[in-house]
Amino acid sequence: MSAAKHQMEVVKGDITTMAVDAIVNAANSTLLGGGGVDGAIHRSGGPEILEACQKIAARQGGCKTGEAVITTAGNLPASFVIHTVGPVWKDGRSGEPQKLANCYKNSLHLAVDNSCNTVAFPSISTGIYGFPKKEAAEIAVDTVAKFLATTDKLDKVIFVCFDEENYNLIQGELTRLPNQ
Ligand code: AR6
Repeated sequence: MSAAKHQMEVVKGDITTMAVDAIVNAANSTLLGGGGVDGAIHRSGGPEILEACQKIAARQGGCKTGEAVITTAGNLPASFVIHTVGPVWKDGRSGEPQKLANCYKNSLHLAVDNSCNTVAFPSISTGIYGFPKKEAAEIAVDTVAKFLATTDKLDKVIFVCFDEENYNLIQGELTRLPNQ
């Protein structure tokens, strides 16, 4: 089994319950909260996360699509929240795939820079932002696998899927990865 395949897993559930070093939030460019997984993380994590986001927003004016920032995880079992901004799906020819790949890549860079060994991702952009789920799953698994092949600083990346469709799609992508 290749190192990358062995280091990835998919679970169905709520990312706010994950006791990992960092969970990733599908945020928006204001960093000031919203619905979906963003709303769930701020609700469960408490006001400390929003306060940290506000400080970052004041300092650098939010976060651009494809980029990522890191904060405390407040009351959550995780140690950090990495907030990344996925692309809003338009027509697929407006750089959406590359921007989504950048979300995974930049989040993992930030995780490694902050000595995180275990990271959990939601299915970025596949909710309110409308990215087609099959293509998003391909990009998610492909980008994480490529990143894992370049570092020995990460133990595990967990894809946490809220819905059955994303769970099955990610599982399909993981199964298709070569064993060597
Ligand atoms: N745990 C794991 N996954 C979840 C959870 C949860 N608790 N809740 C929802 N999901 P979305 P986006 C899944 O809409 O498409 C916010 O308002 C959900 O089923 O949360 O990137 C932000 O502020 C879907 O598969 O994020 C932005 O404005 C996935 O998470 C905007 O939404 C992503 O759905 C970002 O839209």
